[in-house]
Amino acid sequence: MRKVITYGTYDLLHYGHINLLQRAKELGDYLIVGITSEDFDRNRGKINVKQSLMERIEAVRALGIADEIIVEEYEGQKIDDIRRYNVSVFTVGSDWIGKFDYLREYCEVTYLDRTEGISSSDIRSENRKINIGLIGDDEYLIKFYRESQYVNGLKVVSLYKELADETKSEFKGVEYITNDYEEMLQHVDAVYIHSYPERHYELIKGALLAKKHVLCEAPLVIQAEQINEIESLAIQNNCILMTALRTAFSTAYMRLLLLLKSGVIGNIKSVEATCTSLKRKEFLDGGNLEGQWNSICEWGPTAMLPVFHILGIDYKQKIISSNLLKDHPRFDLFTKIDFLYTDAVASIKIGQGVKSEGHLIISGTKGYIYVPAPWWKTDYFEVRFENAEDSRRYFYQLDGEGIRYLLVAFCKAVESGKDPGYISNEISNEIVKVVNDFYLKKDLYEI
Ligand code: C2G
Repeated sequence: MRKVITYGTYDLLHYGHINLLQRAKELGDYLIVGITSEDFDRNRGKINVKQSLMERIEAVRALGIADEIIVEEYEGQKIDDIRRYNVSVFTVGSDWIGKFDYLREYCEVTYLDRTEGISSSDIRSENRKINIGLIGDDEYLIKFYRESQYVNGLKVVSLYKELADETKSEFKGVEYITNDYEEMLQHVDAVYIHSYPERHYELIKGALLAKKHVLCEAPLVIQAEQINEIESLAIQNNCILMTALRTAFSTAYMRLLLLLKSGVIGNIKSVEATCTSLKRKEFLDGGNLEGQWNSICEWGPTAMLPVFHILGIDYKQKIISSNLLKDHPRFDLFTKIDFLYTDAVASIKIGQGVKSEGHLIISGTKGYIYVPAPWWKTDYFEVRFENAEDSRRYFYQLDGEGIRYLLVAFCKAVESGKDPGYISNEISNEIVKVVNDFYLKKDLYEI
């Protein structure tokens, strides 16, 4: 029996796929189709896949062309499969020509002409056209704009800021660069806000009243009484209001949370998170602070995320210890916040004017999880035990610091009308509350 094998994502099955499978079948007597797992696709950069693995398997099975369907889960699996199934021919579309010549050592390799004019990413883009406007005042928007190019069906059409000329060149293809927010809102379906936290409330409210979806950096607002108002506005206007903490969308971080829930390190007794980024010029020599994010806003939400994800928001007490600048009392060079829970503690250290080890350590009654710096955009963590030999290491590809995964999640939320819940309202609100208490100097001790 002459066995043929081919692999693919087969998302949103179309006639290009079917042509390939029919011609692959004709190369032998028995066709095996390897459908890629979600992890495998993410790791190889395919982040826009719309259908689940089971949906894609069922769609291919329903064609009745494949004699056997397997799942492709890891790099190099093709060689294992060719041997395991005693395959005579490997085939794939001509868009991969040359990429699998190394398999000639194990079987024949044939590239079949790709069917022109159809692709899953085109279908995804047609299905989902979200025009987004960017609002912000720093180079972060350039990174965000670059990352948006990886997301099918999302288009940055407008920018709201007085761009310096050299910055404008970074935003080629953005049609409306304006400093008129109302004008921007007329051209978009959604906005991404990375402006100063003090301005978030008015910008979010303006967008929601115009029925535009909102993706906004944390803290969403800095006054606790505003958060309920904007959340109600989002519901009344059927809009998505999502907190843009990209850490929550990175695979390593999500898997770490799942491992903890499985009890791998026992009962959790302590969470320690540190985030610092020393920008000496603006702070220590009395530089211009206008437009500079203070530590509690720049790093507080990120550092609080694992604390609230892991221990919840029902802490009994918090102590905020802050080094505030003499002539800028709303500006903290460094802040440490200790949270006391019924049966655990948590501590975050954040600083724009202090440098420290940016790790995340979660301590439990059986072991601990160590995430090296910069933990907030990590692709790696370790589960460690008393006996070092039992320790385990985990790696999950993270492209673009996780921004593209955040954008894919936002687009899916807009499309489905449902926030995926990576960051619950409770956590978003608690972050705002702590930031609000910082400004009110509630539970705060100056150091
Ligand atoms: N294909 C085609 N014509 C198209 C689109 C896709 O012939 N218009 C072929 C691809 O070349 C591939 C198969 O259909 O052989 C599945 O395509 P995708 O689902 O896009 O998956 P892809 O990642 O390209 O699969 O490791 C091999 C890869 O997984 C190949």
